Amino acid sequence: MDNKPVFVTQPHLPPLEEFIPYLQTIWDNKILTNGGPMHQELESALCKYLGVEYISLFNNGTIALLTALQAMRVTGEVITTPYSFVATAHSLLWNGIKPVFVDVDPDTLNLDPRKIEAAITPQTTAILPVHCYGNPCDVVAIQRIADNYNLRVIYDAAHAFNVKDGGGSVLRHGDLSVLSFHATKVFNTFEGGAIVSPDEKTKKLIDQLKNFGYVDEVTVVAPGINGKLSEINAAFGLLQLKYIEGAVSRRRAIDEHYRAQFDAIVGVRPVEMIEGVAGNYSYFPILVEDEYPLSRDELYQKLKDNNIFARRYFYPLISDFPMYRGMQSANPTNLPIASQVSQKVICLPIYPELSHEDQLRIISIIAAR
Ligand code: T4K
Repeated sequence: MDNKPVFVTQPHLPPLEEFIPYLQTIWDNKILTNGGPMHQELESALCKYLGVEYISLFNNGTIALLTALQAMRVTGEVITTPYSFVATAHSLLWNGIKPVFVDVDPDTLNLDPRKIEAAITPQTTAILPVHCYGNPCDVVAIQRIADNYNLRVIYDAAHAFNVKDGGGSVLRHGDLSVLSFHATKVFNTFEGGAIVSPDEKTKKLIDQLKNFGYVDEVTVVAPGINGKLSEINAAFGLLQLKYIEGAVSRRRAIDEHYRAQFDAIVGVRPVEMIEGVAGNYSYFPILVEDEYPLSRDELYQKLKDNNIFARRYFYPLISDFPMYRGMQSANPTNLPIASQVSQKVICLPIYPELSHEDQLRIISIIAAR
């Protein structure tokens, strides 16, 4: 049997020769960065594709998160999830903000709105939820709480590229939504990210903040940062956008095949996606339950021994990392669901070029128990 390494994800790369004309244009223009023509074009193309009005491109999702918090003048304490990539909470610490961890919902693995209110203090200024694996948060309940307590809501939408709920793009919710276009994401610009704003004024402010706070050649209005996406990254995004529909439908087929097969395997439970949501199939998380004969880590190792490099997203919990674990809200007794799920989860390989043979191999290793 073929035993070449299979990774949790792999970027979708359009044919190299199709990238050459974009490079030629950059060479001809001699504009390499600072909001050049490719950058402008990608912003317009993404607004159209995602069905949002205002988007600001960034050099990565983490700088976009840092900037979103600055733009909303978030301070003090922010309620967030421990069940995410560490960048979510790091963006708070880098802004001198205290993360307050709240447990997740056992079905969606997103911040549980029923537990948010108990964590609000006079210092709380915002909520930073994550649409984990592209499953939308309970945006209605979160907004209700935010309105009652006058809090900002910034969604970490790093996994939610083009996810749509009944009303349209999930990125329209909250005060801002932050995307990641990292190489491992459904849509990538090698490194990259974006902030979706609700209005022109907010987009303008964000565009100033990502360019050191400059508004014109001689005027700086805020202590901004360098968050700009280069022309080469933007060009790659434009090319990738041409292939995105095909890439997502291939992911969907892989997702459906996994789900159909896992129905018959006792002790392995795929995380359900919310009904009525058009997802992006960015991850394929399974939970290894007690009925499965191997522990999660034994299965993870068995896959690894067979050259299948699955990942335990998200283990450890953010709240277990040294810079967070001393915080009161990081205590595992405060986070029972996140703590349990983090011990059970494995994200299986899913990406457009994953071959059917490799997928069958992964399933048979898991089914063999
Ligand atoms: N918020 C959330 C909820 C996030 O998930 C993330 C990022 C962020 C914020 C921050 O956004 P960015 O600042 O990154 O834009 C990866 C990614 O580095 C990270 O972007 C992502 N989340 C996180 C969930 O996963 P690692 O450390 O697991 O990546 P790595 O290098 O181990 O890659 C995983 C697999 O992907 C490799 O085994 C092989 C494959 N791969 C990877 C790269 C980089 C490729 O085939 N080609 C590649 O170029 O963090």
